[in-house]
Amino acid sequence: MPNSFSVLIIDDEIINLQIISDILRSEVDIIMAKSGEQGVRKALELSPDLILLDVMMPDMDGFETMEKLSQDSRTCDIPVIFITALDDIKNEEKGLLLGASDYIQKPIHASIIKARVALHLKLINQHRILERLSTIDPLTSLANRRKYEETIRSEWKLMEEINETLSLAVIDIDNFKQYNDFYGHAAGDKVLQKVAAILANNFKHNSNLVARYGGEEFVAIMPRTSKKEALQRLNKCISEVQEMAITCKKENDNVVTISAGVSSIIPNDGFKFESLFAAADEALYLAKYEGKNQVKW
Ligand code: GH3
Ligand code: MG
Ligand code: MG
Ligand code: MG
Repeated sequence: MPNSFSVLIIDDEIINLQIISDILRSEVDIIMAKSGEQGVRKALELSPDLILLDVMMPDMDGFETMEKLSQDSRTCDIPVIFITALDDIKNEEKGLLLGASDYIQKPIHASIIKARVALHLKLINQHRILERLSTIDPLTSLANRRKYEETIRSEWKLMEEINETLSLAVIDIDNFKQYNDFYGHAAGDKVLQKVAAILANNFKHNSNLVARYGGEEFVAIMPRTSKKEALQRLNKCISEVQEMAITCKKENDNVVTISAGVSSIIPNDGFKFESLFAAADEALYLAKYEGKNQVKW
């Protein structure tokens, strides 16, 4: 079984909680809840990797608990396995239709629980590997363009709903072709990694996302951020890149620098999120035109 997974067991009978946790304890971290309400609360607080859910419980039963979990974006992706004494097909069907990953019947057999949980944790692990491969840029470890596209859409929608400013920066390394031509592609790759590390450090807070858009171009999504704040952030990145003092040409003491363009908007029906990118890209063009190593808006 993959290590360091946590499993939330929800069952109204203490004895069942004990039996199941004894079976799994050596393989995973166990969280226990003795009612549907408590289970939902712990799922929200502790984000377990997998949930084992009893069906027959007083107050909120397993099916209602499952519905609650699937209604919240923070818990809807956690796989749920029903473990229940109900053995008719209708109930099994109902559980699976509600989105359960599996349905195990009581009485509890240690080897069956172990094997099924191991199988699901393996699937979760593979899913995470695939997700990582499809959203991370391998050279810089930043988010990739796919992840950017996904995030800008969802943040645009969210900021429109809550009427908040969304800022976007497009960032580009200055004279990078020259650097590559002079020092070679491998050295160029190292510069990309160093610039990426500075950006990652400056956009690690809140719901910011910095991504490698392609080549030597990056984007930073800054929800709930005014243009003024965004410009301050970009100015800090620009200074930090310059302060790394990576020599750019042998003949004089030029160093690697970056330029950026920023645009900000409270999203609304009249605009598309693509227009935010276009405006930031235009501002970047202006920054280049006016001598590079600066941010424009
Ligand atoms: P400007 O200041 O106007 O941005 O000029 P520039 O030379 O940076 O821009 P240009 O678009 O002409 O060249 C971008 C260069 O970035 C070309 C390419 O060699 C380099 N580049 C793009 N992707 C990579 C990469 O993954 N690794 C390396 N080493 N270089 C890359
Ligand atoms: Mg029960
Ligand atoms: Mg460039
Ligand atoms: Mg470029």
